[in-house]
Amino acid sequence: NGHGGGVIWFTGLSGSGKSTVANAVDGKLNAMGIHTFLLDGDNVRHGLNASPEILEKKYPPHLAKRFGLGFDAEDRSENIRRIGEVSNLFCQAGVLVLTAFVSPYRLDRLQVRRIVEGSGRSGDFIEVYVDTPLDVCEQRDPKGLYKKARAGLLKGMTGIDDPYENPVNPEVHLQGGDFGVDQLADQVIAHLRRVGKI
Ligand code: GGZ
Repeated sequence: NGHGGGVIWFTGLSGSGKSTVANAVDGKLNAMGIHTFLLDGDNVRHGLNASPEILEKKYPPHLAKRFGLGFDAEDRSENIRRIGEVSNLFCQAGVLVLTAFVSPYRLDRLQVRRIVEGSGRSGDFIEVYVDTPLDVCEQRDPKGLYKKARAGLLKGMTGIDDPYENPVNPEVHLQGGDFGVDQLADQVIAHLRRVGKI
């Protein structure tokens, strides 16, 4: 169906280009008159999934600690679960959702797929693996996080001392180090056309 909702789930390392490509796809879809919504760290990790430090400004410490999310394995899992549930609601409302989170654990991504594809909605979850080599991500290092991790100043950085479980059968596999943003976005658009999403 060309009118229904869907979840286009970008996954990949920090610096892989997920957010940039998702934004480019978002722009192209909007130019075609398609209603979309983009979720990424910039709007989610400051609001719905804010850190305990952010929440301490508004809540007593015990609640800030309980509701806030960081980057350990449990918090990343809960981050993805909440984003998955929200994405599913938008999808049910007929919106094409684009998400850009590291989402390093296979099980967490599978659980989102199960939620979204529930009862006769297979095809509504589209996993896009932004496969950019670690050394390329590390050279980009837009926030200096890899440098910090290499220096031992940041613990649990994905790709350095925290795992990234690569997708086994993603709907779209992008070679993030080999193409420009516009070309990568066009590869996603081509897939959406192929499966009749747009
Ligand atoms: C990975 C981290 C970490 C650690 C902070 N590991 O390049 P960015 O900066 O803008 O994207 C990364 C973002 C990851 O948040 P997600 O919500 O996408 O992660 S997850 O899906 O795993 O829950 C990076 C920054 O936050 N960041 N610490 N330790 N990325």
